[in-house]
Amino acid sequence: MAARTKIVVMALCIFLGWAGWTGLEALLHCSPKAKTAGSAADGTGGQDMGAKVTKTKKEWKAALTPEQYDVMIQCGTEPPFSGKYNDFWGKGTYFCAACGAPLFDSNTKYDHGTGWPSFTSPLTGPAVDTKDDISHFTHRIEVRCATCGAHLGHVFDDGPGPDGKHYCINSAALRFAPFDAARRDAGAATPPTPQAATPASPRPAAVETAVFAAGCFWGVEYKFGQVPGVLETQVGYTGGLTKNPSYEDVCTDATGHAEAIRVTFDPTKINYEDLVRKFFSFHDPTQLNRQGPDVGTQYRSAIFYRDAVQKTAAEKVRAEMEKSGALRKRIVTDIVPAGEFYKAEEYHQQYYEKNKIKSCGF
Ligand code: MHO
Repeated sequence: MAARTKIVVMALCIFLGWAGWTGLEALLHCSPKAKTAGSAADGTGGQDMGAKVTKTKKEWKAALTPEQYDVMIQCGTEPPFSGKYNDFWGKGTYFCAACGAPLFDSNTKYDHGTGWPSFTSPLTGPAVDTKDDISHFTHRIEVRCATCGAHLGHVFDDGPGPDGKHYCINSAALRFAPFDAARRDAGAATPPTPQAATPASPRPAAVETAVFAAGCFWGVEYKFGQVPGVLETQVGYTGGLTKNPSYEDVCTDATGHAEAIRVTFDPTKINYEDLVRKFFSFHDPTQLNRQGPDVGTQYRSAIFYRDAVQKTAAEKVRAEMEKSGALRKRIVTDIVPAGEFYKAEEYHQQYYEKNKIKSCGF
């Protein structure tokens, strides 16, 4: 065989080996992807894992958002810290976003710190089924909705409860309803019973989060921490492209990230609009890509909204400020969708409380 032919044959073997493994992996990982009879989403309308709701892939595609379809039918995973329920502590029931079956009770939800909603147990029923998943060269246990077979996430043995279970679930696979509405929706006389509820959290019934950038995050975090109704603050980096940036990376002004503050607040004590007003009062929103002595895009003024309601409120307050004439120059604050928030190094968190050094404009 000529040397060139040998190279072509070898390349072909490598490609076929890779393609074969990838196909096998997909088949083993996510059966909705496979055209096997009986799968909930395989296009045949068959049942999957004892599922009671069945739809074809086409029907699921029409019924779900692209993100839900990717996670629930294609067995995808949303990026960590990006889902709407990761940092959400409302009291109620989490339902399957595909078929509406009740899955988890908020009393079993806890913060595992990995960036996805975590629960110690599902509702009785059982509400979920589990299945071996050997994709990505590791063995994990996949969690699916017992009613429709949609992919929800995975279960691990590193949870805080008595049986050590940690149900790590994609927000995109869930729909939350507060307890009263949940009972009404389900038409049930009694609420679903959690298998092993953890003690109720001392937090208020529902908390919200907001993300702002207004220059050096030490001072801005301190100021937000003083606002009545603010429950928790964290500093971090957001708005750029670099994954897991360090402070030093962000200081180069090349990551696109801004120094930012994530505020968790009780909306019954302070609403988002008033929090935005506080944000404007904490810095000079007319300074472009700087705040006082700190210069660079990492010190820009920005509001990172989580949803359309926050966007509208932020735009309304910015317009009010412009109109009031209180500021001599044009406001340069960006109002942009929230992306991934990378928590900053521990020594930056609550910097003032730790160091009692007044700097960065406070
Ligand atoms: N002016 C401060 C900025 C620190 S901040 C966390 C300094 O240069 O140390 O970016």
